[in-house]
Parts: sequence; C-alpha cells; structure tokens
Amino acid sequence: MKAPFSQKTTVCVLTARGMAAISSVAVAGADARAILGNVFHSGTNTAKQSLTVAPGEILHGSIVDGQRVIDEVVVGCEGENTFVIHCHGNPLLVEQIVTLLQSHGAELIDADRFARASYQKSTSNTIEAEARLAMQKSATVAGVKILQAQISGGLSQWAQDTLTAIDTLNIDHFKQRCGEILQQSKIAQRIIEGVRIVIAGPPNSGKSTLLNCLAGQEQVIVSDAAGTTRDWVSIICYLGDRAVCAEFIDTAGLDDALADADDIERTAQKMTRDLLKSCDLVLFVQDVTQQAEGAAHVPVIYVNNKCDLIQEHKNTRTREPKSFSISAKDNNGIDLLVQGIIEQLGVVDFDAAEPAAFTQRQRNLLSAIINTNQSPEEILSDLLGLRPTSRY
Ligand SMILES: Nc1nc2c(ncn2[C@@H]2O[C@H](COP(=O)(O)OP(=O)(O)O)[C@@H](O)[C@H]2O)c(=O)[nH]1
Ligand SMILES: [Mg+2]
Repeated sequence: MKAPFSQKTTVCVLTARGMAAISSVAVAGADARAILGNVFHSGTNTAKQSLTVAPGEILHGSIVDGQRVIDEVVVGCEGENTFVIHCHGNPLLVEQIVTLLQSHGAELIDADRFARASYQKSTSNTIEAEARLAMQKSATVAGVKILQAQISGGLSQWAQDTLTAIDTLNIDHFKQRCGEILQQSKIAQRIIEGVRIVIAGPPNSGKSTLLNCLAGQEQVIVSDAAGTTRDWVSIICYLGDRAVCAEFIDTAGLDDALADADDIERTAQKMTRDLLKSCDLVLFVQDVTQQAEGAAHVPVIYVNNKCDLIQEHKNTRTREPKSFSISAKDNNGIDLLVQGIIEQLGVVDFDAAEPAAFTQRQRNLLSAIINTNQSPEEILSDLLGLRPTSRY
C-alpha cells in the first residue's frame, strides 16, 4: 500500500461502523513510523522503543499514552511508510487512539480520501485482497493475525508452492491436504467471524436466567433488549480473554408445544430450527429437578441448571462429557461452563500460520479440488486470482 501523501503524516479510521468488534486505523506518511514508535509498545514490553517492522509484517502489542495502556492491538506494516492499527471496536477507544496520534503530529483525514490514494497500488494476489477486506470486519485481534498470516504465508504460500511443484503432485495427498485445510478453516472462521451459540431447552429450565448471567459476567459488546426486531434475544460478548467473540441466543418458545400454532408462531419455530442447524454450538439447558429428555442437536453442551436445589450436583463438572452443572440463579459454575464452551469450539492455541480458507470463494475452490476432477492447476490459479477469465 502506498502512503497517500509523502510529506504529511495522516491518520484515518478505515472502519467506522457503530459497534464493530474490531476497527482499523491507518497511519501513513513520512513520520508515520516515528509517530507510531512513540505510542506503540510491542508484546509485554513497556519501554519506549523504535518501531522495527518491515512491509508485510505485523506486531502485537499495545497503544499507550505515557504509562496508560489504551488498547491491545495488532499493527500491520502495509508499506514503507504505511501502517494499520487493528484495535478493539469500541468507538471511545478508536477516538482515543486517533486523538493520541494527532497529538503526535498526524493529520486526520477521511477514509475515502485515504482509500483512493492507497489502492492505486494493487495487492499481489486475490487472497491478499480478500484478507485485507476481511481484516476490517474481523471479530477478534486473533482473527486479524490469522488473516495477516495468510498474506505472507499460510494459504497464499501453500497455493504458490503447490503450483510451483504441480508436475510432481500426488493427487491423493493433495486432496487430503485440502480436506485438512478446510477443517482448520472452520476453526479460523470462528475466530475471524465470531460464533453463534444457541441456548435451547424446555420452558422454565433457566435459559433466560443463564443469558442474563452471561450478560452480567462476560465482556458484553452489544446487548439486545427483549421484544426488539427479532424473535429471540441475544447478547454478543468476548469469551476467554477475547479469544472468541460469541453471540448467545435465547430461543424463547423453542420447546413449547405449538400444535395449534398460528402463522407467526410457526414462522418463529422455523427460524429457530434454521438457527439450530446453522449455529456453532447449542447449550441445552435442563432443570436437574425435572426428568429431561436429551436433545439431538450436534454439537451440543448439556447444562444441568438449578443445582442449588440439589446438594450433590453443586458446582461440579459432571462425569458425562460435554455436560456442566450450574446454578444460573446463584451465578455458580458459569466460569467452568464458559471454559468448556471455548474448548468445544477448538479456538485455543490455533496456529495462525497454518493455511486457512477464510472466504466462501476459497472454501468452494478447495471443495472443488476434493469433489471434482477439475485441474488442480486451474483451481490453484483461481485461488490466487491468476486467471483473469476465471468464474471465481
Ligand atoms: N433455584 C433456581 N431457580 C432458577 C435457576 N435458574 C432459573 N431459575 C428459575 O426458574 C424459572 C424459569 O427461569 P427462566 O430463565 O425464565 O427459564 P426459561 O423459560 O428456560 O427461559 C424462574 O423462576 C427462575 O428464577 C437456578 O439456577 N436455580
Ligand atoms: Mg425464557
């Protein structure tokens, strides 16, 4: 990316969406590196240091104003004098970062002006362009790291290396590798796009109480009020030290007997069933004092609620796998449940450097390698955007 103005150093907010989980702030110009050096501390280092990062590389650290840490961020070096700070999306944090950069001499400009100047120099391949776009919508900082890694290594590198060695390709191994990448991609997608977790179970088992409990305990980004535009109530929050951004959905009415349901209720039931099919995880809440029937949804974590009413269940992770005992009313067992959710999602210790397909286009192409006899060479070329006539 080319610095828009060679003389003045400019700062601009690339993503100005109301409550985005991640925002991107670009700093470009002759003094950009020096200005960032004044406000960025890499890793856990709190001492001021010069910014040593080359184009294409990223740094993980914090933006600090004197001794005060404003936010944990990823800084990408987009060109010799162009950097993008990926920070958390709270507009107040974004404003503080912009103001801080201005106080060090950067001039604030609008995103359109910045983009017009920046995109004069095109990206090196389609995966890079897709990664840069996706970064602006990533739900977590860890997601930005995965996307950045796909540009210089990861998926781009794998596709290029495979193309180079195409004459010696073992097709069975190649198909198997594509399958592995698609598996990895599911986890990457959870980190990049966030997850949807449906809270299901019989009436009165404590679903709404559990949602309130999570809303009170976790770092809630957005919280819907009951009876708004949708037929369910949800909260969006970070879990596990911001490892994953999760939307928890309380599906009121899911298990209510609706034999005589009118159209509106039937539509609501259908929406809920669709949601159950498309979500990443179901929390099936059951009342431990009631005879509950198991749910067939997969993947599912069983939540045995109201353990305050039964002494021996209290506060324990039960022997049954993927099953937790809690008291939503007393806020007991929620930490263990959240830990279990994170483990179930597989997002911990994800290796960002591994190839991951992060757009539907990329996933379709990898699936085509596995399921069709199309030439691998053509598909890999399409993946990298090397064939201008490609239908992808
Ligand atoms: N003793 C006890 N009562 C609970 C607990 N969780 C929910 N309840 C009560 O169970 C009833 C139904 O809870 P609610 O969250 O509305 O259930 P939902 O229909 O599944 O959403 C309410 O009276 C709650 O106060 C719990 O952990 N312990
Ligand atoms: Mg309810």
